[in-house]
Amino acid sequence: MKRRDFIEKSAILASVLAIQPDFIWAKSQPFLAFELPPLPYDFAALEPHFDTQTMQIHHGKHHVAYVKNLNEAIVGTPFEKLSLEQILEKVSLKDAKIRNNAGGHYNHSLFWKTLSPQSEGKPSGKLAESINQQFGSFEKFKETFTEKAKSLFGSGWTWLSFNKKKGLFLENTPNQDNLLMKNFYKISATPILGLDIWEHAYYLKYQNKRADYIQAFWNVINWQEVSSQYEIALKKS
Ligand code: MN3
Repeated sequence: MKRRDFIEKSAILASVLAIQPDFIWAKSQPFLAFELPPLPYDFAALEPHFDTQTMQIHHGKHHVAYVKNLNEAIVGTPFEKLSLEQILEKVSLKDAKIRNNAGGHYNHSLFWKTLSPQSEGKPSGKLAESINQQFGSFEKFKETFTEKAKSLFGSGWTWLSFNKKKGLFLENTPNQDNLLMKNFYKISATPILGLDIWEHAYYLKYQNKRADYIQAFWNVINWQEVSSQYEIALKKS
């Protein structure tokens, strides 16, 4: 399409949108599709803890596939009109493809944000206080989280999540689930920090040594971002 045509068509579209807001939810509008968020650092930035090739494949192949499959799966369904978080809250047993791919998109988007090459090493402020309150100390929290992650059988995620009743707590979920999926978990909660325990997240560098991968994770956590996620969760619930 020529630029002038594009501008004209955009103007027409804008006028249609102004009169008829529901139009924006029409099927196959590409600008409504979910998108892959760019990594907030280079693929090599988390070396030597998370290796470059794993980051490239994990973000550029696995996460991409979740986004693509999610966009395909929601076309023509009521999920098309919902935000990612709303999709997770509403998804049920009959929507397996949406469950797996919406989960995959949400979990990885959060994962990338909560990693950083300039990790502070430990939380601070209100999050640190709450962790101390709930787990005794940061060291104790780290130990409990590590054990939880090591105990996960198969592919899934280890989560630090928050809800008003339980406060901060740890939970494992299989596949691409998280505790926003109300129809699958008795205790629904907002994920604050998650560790991807799929082999695709560590196998190239760590092979069968999952414990070493879990150990490496502690060197690359963006605690400032985890604190922001905690603030969001506190306001929400
Ligand atoms: Mn993954």
